[in-house]
Amino acid sequence: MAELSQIDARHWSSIEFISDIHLQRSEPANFEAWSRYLSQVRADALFILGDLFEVWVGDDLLDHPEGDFERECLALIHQTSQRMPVHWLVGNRDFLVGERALKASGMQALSDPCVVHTAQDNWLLSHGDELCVGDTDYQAFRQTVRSAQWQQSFLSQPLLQRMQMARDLRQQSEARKAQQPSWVDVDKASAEQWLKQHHCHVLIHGHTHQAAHHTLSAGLSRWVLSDWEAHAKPPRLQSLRWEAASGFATRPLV
Ligand SMILES: [Mn+2]
Repeated sequence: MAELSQIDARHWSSIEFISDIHLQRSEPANFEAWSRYLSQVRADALFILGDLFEVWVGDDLLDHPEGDFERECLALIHQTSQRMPVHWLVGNRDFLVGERALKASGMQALSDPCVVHTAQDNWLLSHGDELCVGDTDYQAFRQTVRSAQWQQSFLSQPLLQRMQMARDLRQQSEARKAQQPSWVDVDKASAEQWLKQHHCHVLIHGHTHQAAHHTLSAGLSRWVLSDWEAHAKPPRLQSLRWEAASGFATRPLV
């Protein structure tokens, strides 16, 4: 998406952020926790910052018997979107979510990055993968799969073949990660440059799964959202909540 999304949040008093739920049929505990969260959450808006789904191989999955899990997920978001706007930007796993899935879910698509204007400050939201510039292999891969040409060619393959390709890609990525000595974090200088360029003080992102609040230079900072893992000990199930009166705080959901 070329145009920068800008959200007017000047009259909102509470906002919820989640990312990296990695919803998949084979992880029912994550789904249950997320479903409970959606039914209970109260805020002026919900932002989902990518990798909501473990993988998305194309909206035509919604016509297929195999797509019953995804249909249920989108229907739950749609219910939530009746109470509050649900904004979303794509992650590296679910960047192929298209117009049909958006319509079925009631989510409003955002550019990555996008700007939120509150009464006090401006925030920059992103999935975060584009800022992991040190992972040059991934950045090359990202450039390929985000091109219209690759996406057209991928989406023209039969659905079941795409599902197999997604599993293969996932395995390759796991194997590559196992070989790497350490994971690649968001590049500090790039994050600061993005913030300055968009006149924002706070960056909020997911992707790295390293939930934290980092202070950057010149009064800038970034919040990193947690991934969701119901089976971790202790379980990682949390949102980031902003209240006009008290600011940002992580909110454990168990
Ligand atoms: Mn990601």
